[in-house]
Amino acid sequence: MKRVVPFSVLLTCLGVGIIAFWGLDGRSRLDTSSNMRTWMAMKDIRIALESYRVEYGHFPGQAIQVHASDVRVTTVGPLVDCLMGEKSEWNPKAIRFVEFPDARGGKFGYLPAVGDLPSQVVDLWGQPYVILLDTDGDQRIRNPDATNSDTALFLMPTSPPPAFLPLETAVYSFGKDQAGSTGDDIVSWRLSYPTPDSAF
Ligand SMILES: [Ca+2]
Ligand SMILES: [Ca+2]
Repeated sequence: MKRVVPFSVLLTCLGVGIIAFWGLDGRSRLDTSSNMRTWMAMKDIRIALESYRVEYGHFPGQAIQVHASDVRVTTVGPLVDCLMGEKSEWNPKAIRFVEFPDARGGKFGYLPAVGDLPSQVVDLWGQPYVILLDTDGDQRIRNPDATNSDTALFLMPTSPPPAFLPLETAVYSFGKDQAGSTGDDIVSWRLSYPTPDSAF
């Protein structure tokens, strides 16, 4: 029989979460807030990519046939325009798969093309997100954590990080240091250790 979690228990959990959040010192709270905003944006990107594939049968820009390897792209140029509904050969139905707020001061949101600079969707630190796509069709992606410079990642219960993620899309932000493969990267998949179903 399916077990239903009482509403009061859910409220208690929510309350504990809020108390835990506000119990953090100012800097930690700021970091947590930044991480949450970044996670939500990355979740929107993943949902948009998956919705696109449901609609068109492949990822944006991907040929119908299976690729020889997976693809790493960033939220720059045609990919962004396509997901935001611009009509093109990538999105002939002009479907809007995602919306982003306009970036403020060059951060966190959509930056329209200017001159030779293409349009972008950028994170809280002004960098585009990185997207990994399972374009070779084996339902897995090479795990960037396996080459991350942060040795703490190798101390997790699932250490060492698995070489592959059992996912078809993954997104990450370079984080506050604006450099990839470092400890402050904000990634879409660590919650999936060790159960892939818990990933968003
Ligand atoms: Ca793959
Ligand atoms: Ca980083």
